[in-house]
Order: sequence, then structure tokens, then C-alpha cells
Amino acid sequence: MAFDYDDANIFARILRGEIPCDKVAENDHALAFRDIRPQAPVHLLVIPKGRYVSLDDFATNASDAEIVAFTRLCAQICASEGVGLAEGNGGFRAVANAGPHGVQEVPHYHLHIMGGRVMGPMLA
Ligand code: IU
Repeated sequence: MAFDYDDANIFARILRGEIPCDKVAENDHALAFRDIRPQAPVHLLVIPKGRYVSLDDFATNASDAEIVAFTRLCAQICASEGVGLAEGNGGFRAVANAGPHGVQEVPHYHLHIMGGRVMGPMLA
């Protein structure tokens, strides 16, 4: 499958510093920031800094170093005091929408990490 990356997408613009984001954490290969339309008390997006359209593009084409750094950043924000996911009983839900059937709005891979309350049932 071809993954055609659009450099004009909003997360590419955030990564280039053209528009701001509410940054939570970053490392060499990934950035975490707060979603502008939160679906939960804590709603973060974790994105790779590389040009990957979706989870399947990232998992297929990213280097091991990029995948490890992305995963480590997820672990870091889930455990950090002050982000909002580690307080109380903790826990979170992680979701990646992909392509038309996944109703992916922004064509740069992002993992939604939501928490701060007990999640409802998963909806198809
Ligand atoms: P999706 O998985 O592509 O459907 O989700 C895109 C998310 O990006 C969605 O939750 C938006 O609220 C969020 N978002 C954002 O945080 N900042 C933006 O400038 C834009 C979308 I556009």
C-alpha cells in the first residue's frame, strides 16, 4: 500500500513550528500535545516527528529507533505527575484512527491517549 504524505497537514505545520500546540513532552522522534477538542478530561495526541500518514505506515516504514522513541514517550506521559493520567487510580484509553473507515481527520499518524475519568464502552 502506498502512503502519500501531505506536508500541508496541520500536524506537519505544528512540527515545523508554524502553528503552536499545547506541548506536554517530546523526544528526538516524537511529540505529545493536548488535543484542541478534548473528548475526556485528559486527551493527548502523540505523533512521530517523521512523515507517516497512519499507524500502518508508521509500523511498516519507521525505524526501530523511531518506534522505540514513540513508545517510550507514550509511557512517559502516562506515568508523569501533572499530565493527568497517573493520578488517582490511573489508566487510559489509546486509539489510532486510520484511513476512511477509521475516520482519520488529520493524515499524520497520531495516537489519542485519553483518561482522567472512567471511559465508556467502546463504540464502533
Ligand atoms: P483523527 O483521529 O484524525 O480523527 O483526530 C484528529 C484529532 O486532532 C482530533 O481529535 C482533533 O480535535 C485534533 N486536532 C488538534 O488537536 N489540533 C488541530 O489543530 C486539529 C485537530 I485541525
